[in-house]
Amino acid sequence: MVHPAISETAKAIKELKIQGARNIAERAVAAIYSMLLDEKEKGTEKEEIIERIKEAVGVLAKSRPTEPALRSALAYVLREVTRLKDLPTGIFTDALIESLEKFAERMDETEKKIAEIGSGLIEDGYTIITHCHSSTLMGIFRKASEEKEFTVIVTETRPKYQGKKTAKELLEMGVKVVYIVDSAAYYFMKQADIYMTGADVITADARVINKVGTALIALAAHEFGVPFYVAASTYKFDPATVLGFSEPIEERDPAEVIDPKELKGAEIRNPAFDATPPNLVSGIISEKGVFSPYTFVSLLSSEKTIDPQLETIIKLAFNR
Ligand code: RUB
Repeated sequence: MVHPAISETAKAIKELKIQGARNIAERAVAAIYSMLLDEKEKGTEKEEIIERIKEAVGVLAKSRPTEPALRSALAYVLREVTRLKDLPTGIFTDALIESLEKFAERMDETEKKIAEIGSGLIEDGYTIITHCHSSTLMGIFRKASEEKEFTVIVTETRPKYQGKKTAKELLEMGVKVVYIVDSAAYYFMKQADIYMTGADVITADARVINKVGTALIALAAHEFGVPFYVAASTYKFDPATVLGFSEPIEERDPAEVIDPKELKGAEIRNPAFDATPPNLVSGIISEKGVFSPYTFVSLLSSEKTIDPQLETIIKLAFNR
């Protein structure tokens, strides 16, 4: 039977109770971590622990197949299992627990670094326009709000209204918020100094995949000469796309958009993400610095190669 921490987390990801690339990846690893603590307590043998981890990885990978940060995090777990598997049971479990703790620490350090770098782009008195909810970008706003006053125009982000979460968190920081419908982004763009979002994926062809609407607002920003900066750590680069894997765009339940009974006969489409081409992106704010999308990709393509564990996760996630 799948450990409750795994099944509950997978269910919460599937039902969108856990959202945002970073949260999803972190919570998935945290679920495997708490399962490991239980197995340690029970004194479970290494071979069985490895089987349980593989099973957990399969369940979590399927919970949101189109989330590359999740796939990368799960590939990390499998890589660590392979690296440590020859150790005796007790030492193996402790070493794996420690390496999952390190994963969480590294994620936090990365986000802190991005917050420091990104807050430098926000000047006192700025008006920023944003879309959806990104914990990475919220880190930047939190850091900037310690020293500067600025206004954020927040789109509501249909159909799941992640903009509400962004607006509430900004208000708690004491930041002035202007809350608008998504289609008012063009109308308000002339007031903005900068457009900022997070990202789910940066592909090998330097496109930024993020919440649907991001690209449309980027076009409006381009029209008004408003620079567009994307807050994304290097783990958002999807190494699988280097080898021609095309990142699928998730289509969610049409009922999120409208009750299909109200529009009998109509095809209702609900893509969750879109891809912004690199010419519309001024820079990607990563923990290594701010780079143009092309520089970001060339930097990472030379560093990262697709590892066999990531291929395993892609197969598991998409039942290939
Ligand atoms: C969230 C979204 C976020 C990215 C980045 O979409 O598009 O901008 O996931 O978030 P959803 P983070 O709510 O559908 O998951 O910076 O937190 O990784």
